[in-house]
Amino acid sequence: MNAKPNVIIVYMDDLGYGDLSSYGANTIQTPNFDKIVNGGVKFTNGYATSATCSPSRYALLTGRYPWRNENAKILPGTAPMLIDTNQITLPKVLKKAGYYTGIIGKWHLGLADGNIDWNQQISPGPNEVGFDYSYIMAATQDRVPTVYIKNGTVENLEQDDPIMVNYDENFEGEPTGLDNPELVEMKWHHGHNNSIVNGIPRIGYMKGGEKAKWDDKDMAYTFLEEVKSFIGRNKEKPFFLYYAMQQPHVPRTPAPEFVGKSGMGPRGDVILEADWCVGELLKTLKEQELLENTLIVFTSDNGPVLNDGYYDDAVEKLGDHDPAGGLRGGKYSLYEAGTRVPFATYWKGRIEPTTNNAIVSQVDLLSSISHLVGINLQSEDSQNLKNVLLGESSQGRESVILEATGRTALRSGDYILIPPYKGAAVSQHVNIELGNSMDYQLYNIKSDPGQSENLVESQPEKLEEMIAQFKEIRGE
Ligand code: NG6
Ligand code: CA
Repeated sequence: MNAKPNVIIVYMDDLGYGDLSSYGANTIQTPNFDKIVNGGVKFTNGYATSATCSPSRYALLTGRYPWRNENAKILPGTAPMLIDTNQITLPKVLKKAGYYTGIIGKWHLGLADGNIDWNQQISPGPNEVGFDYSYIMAATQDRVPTVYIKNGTVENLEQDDPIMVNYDENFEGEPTGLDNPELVEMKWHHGHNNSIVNGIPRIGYMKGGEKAKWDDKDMAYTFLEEVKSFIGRNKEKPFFLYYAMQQPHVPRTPAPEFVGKSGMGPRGDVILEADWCVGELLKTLKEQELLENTLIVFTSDNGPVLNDGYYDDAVEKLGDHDPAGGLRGGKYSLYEAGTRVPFATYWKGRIEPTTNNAIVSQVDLLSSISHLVGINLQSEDSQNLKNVLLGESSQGRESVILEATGRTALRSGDYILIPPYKGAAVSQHVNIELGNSMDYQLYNIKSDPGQSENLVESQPEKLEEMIAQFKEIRGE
């Protein structure tokens, strides 16, 4: 066995704990995700650090809790880069260990210094924090600029049609979702009423770059082709690939082959599309004879949301499907469904199929993968759970801090402590319970996974213990 296996992180966007058949979904079948989940270690207590995207991605790549960085929140497409170029990152460590490193897919960690000229080489970006190769969308599929960026250069950009981007004001004469509903093919529900690209109104304003604009319907194919070609080019070396898929984040734009396939509307269709992509990934690795020399880590950046700003039938056609898999809350929430996500490791011939109840967080990947490739990295937040990831131990974390839109909670053992937070109990727009309450909340999520019984009154000692632990970890 090669001492340096390839490492692939397959990272989903807004995929919930209950969205896959291997995690209990019955309405849709996800056979390819299931190959990974059921063929490797299936974690039942695997966490994203955060209930939104940028902070989780920050932690995944830096091994640092995002609440230590006050700028780690959902970023606009024009945000400066969140990761300092001096910071330690997973791709940097792997590079040091002799790996060729690549990111294909969603970045959403900011670029350059906040004053980006999209028509020049854009730097710093992924290539300045450890990636040898990058093929990304800057932010999200619903945010401008709607272009692919390869190694810091916008793809297919024509010199006489420069791109301009602004998140505060529109460019004169440019249509918007707000003013030009007649041009819109996907109706916005909240937000998402700025520039219209491919009939879809977005967040932010953009002008120019016509030829460079992506086609939403073939985004999955575009990234997949990049992935196949990356693997083909680098099969002789150890490589690290961060495959950051866009599904099932809004706008959900399945390729024609997948339209209507789930019976659940576009949200279900793009999950099936992503499942197919994962099947193609596995097929590629098999064809290249790399399957037995590749560790795949599969997980999601935050929990599920149905209506995240467009009318796309996600609510209407849900049927019996429960994207949160019985957990409370969803994306943006401090309750479990915000951060507890599908999480699995797969390595053919090396990892035995098992279910593991250990607490693991994506922040631990930095340390764990470093140790796997022989680098004994020490880190404040990132724990070395290499043996847990390989299915050789079920001794995970004792505790983890969970974060949702700037608020934090503590999971320790079987208990969750949510401190008091002001603010709406439910976000009306997305119809998700956020976890806010003027009182402390304490749950035993082993006996009460749906967080229905607040134990504050019945277990005062546990409450005190949890408050003390929370303050200590948070440095308060
Ligand atoms: C929110 C957007 C939401 C989504 C989210 C980021 C509005 C009203 N809502 O601000 O649609 O884009 O940001 O999602 O604009 S994430 O998964 O990248 O964190
Ligand atoms: Ca997300």
